[in-house]
Amino acid sequence: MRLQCISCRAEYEPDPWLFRCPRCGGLLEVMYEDIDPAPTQGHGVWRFRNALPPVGRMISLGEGNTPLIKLEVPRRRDVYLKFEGANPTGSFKDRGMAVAVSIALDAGAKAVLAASTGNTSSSAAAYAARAGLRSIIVLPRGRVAKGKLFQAMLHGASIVEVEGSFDEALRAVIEYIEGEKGLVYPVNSFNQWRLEGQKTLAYEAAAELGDAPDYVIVPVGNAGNISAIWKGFKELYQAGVTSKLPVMIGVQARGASPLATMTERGLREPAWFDKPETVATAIRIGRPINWQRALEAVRESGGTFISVSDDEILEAQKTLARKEGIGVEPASAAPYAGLLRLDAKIPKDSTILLVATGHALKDPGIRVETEIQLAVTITDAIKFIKKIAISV
Ligand code: AN7
Repeated sequence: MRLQCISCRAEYEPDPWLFRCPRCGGLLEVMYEDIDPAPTQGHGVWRFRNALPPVGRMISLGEGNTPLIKLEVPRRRDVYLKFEGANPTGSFKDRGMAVAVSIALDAGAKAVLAASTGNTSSSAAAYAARAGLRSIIVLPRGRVAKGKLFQAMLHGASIVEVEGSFDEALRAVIEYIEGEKGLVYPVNSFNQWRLEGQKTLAYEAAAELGDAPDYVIVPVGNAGNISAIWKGFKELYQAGVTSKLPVMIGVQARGASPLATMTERGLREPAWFDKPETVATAIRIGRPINWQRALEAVRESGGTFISVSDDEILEAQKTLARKEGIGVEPASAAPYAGLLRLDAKIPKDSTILLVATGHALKDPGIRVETEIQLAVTITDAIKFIKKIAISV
């Protein structure tokens, strides 16, 4: 196993504390001499231990193995949704955290540290608790969905809030880590070990579908997950497990769309958003740290980045909930909104995989319109039921 710089391709010995190329500052990728992507006996993502970094103690809460659900609404199309909300803390972050926290133990750390729009904090706090580590979480004040904050608190995280966006919170983490190494281990997605865990989504989906899908549509915030999933599909293809590589589509929320804006305008660098704003708080990120990895994934695969409006996101969330029975948080509905937008450009016989990253319960603050009638007596209640029953 080696670490390779994603920019200058220099190679380094594996080191749990190395996250940037000492030569050029680029982020790093985990490279293996030889991997076996077949699942083994074992727990959670560690079923794929022959394609993951070896660790002393495999921390797990049984993450992964999430439902792959074929959607009913898109007729004449095979659209599958990987429901990552079914992970132990309700998001895909658990796949990565199982690996990152195991590495933190090997690295001799006493605590993990993460900036978060919410889900990373829930996951880091739970997995740290599992491993007997403390967790320190940096959050954009007042901008994290209730369910996520509750989880971080429940699992005993120490919380630091900053005035500003996620990007400022992440800056604090990065600057802290530059100064101090050894005690507190960073588990944000610049941590290449964490992304190894997240690639297992590709392994599972390919096994369930019998091959790689033609399209994979992923919500993009800090741009780690789309990169990890692409890495997984590349490894499967190189190992001869799948016959093709998917086209990767990254979906951003319009008000936080540095990569989609770059693509639309043909820029060479992301169009950074200093004040990212969207109802999809999970992906309210203006400076995605993994932008180079994600750009490479999209380019290599022949895909693209697109953006969708908050209205499209909320409409997609409602459709998934009310027509498919699948409850996801707003960020996780972005791929479905993206599919609707791209529909005409995707050949009808394609197999499409939507990555639904987080559970609806994460964000109970979303306004949904519904009819509630207050019955004062049982007789009243029966009257209301009868009235509704007539209309079904
Ligand atoms: C539900 O929790 O960045 O593009 O700090 O929670 O890999 O960042 C969350 C990200 C998509 C975007 N969907 O993934 C955090 C955080 C959900 C998310 C993303 C997030 P990346």
